[in-house]
Amino acid sequence: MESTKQRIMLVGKSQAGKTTLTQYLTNQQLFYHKTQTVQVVAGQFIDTPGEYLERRGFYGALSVTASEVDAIAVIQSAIEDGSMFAPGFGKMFCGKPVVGIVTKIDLASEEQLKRAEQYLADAGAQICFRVSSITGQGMTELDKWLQAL
Ligand SMILES: Nc1nc2c(ncn2[C@@H]2O[C@H](COP(=O)(O)OP(=O)(O)O)[C@@H](O)[C@H]2O)c(=O)[nH]1
Ligand SMILES: [Mg+2]
Repeated sequence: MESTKQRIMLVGKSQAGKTTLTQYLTNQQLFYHKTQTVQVVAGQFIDTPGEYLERRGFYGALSVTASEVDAIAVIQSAIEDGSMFAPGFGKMFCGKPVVGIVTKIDLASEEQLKRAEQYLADAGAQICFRVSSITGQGMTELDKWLQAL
């Protein structure tokens, strides 16, 4: 059966916190497993391996996967120095909404949070949320936005 939920693809570097975030948002127990392939979580979240962003050869796969979703979430860890997102990265998704999500805010300084947000804005995020999958900070706001999509 088709899900009526809007589908969101998560893109970000390995270790950015994508899988943990999908576990949090779908009320699953958090546990670590490496994402080897595209995974549909609860019919709503499309979790992608970090390699899809890290290796240009996978941009075709990202683009194809994106054609099946309603929005793209670009995920940046607040404690990561630098970013894998090229400026304008979001343009490859043909005008679909791009939401920025800064993860691991429980570990970051305000300066790091601002820098992470700037990376995501440069990548083409139209709106940005700050979250922690450990403390749950910021999740209400993000969830609200996702529900309204
Ligand atoms: N402190 C903290 N750790 C996190 C958070 N989100 C994820 N992690 C940890 O970061 C590591 C990578 O997370 P994972 O979700 O597998 O990243 P992925 O490769 O993007 O799917 C794991 O050890 C998680 O427990 C967070 O919000 N805060
Ligand atoms: Mg993963």
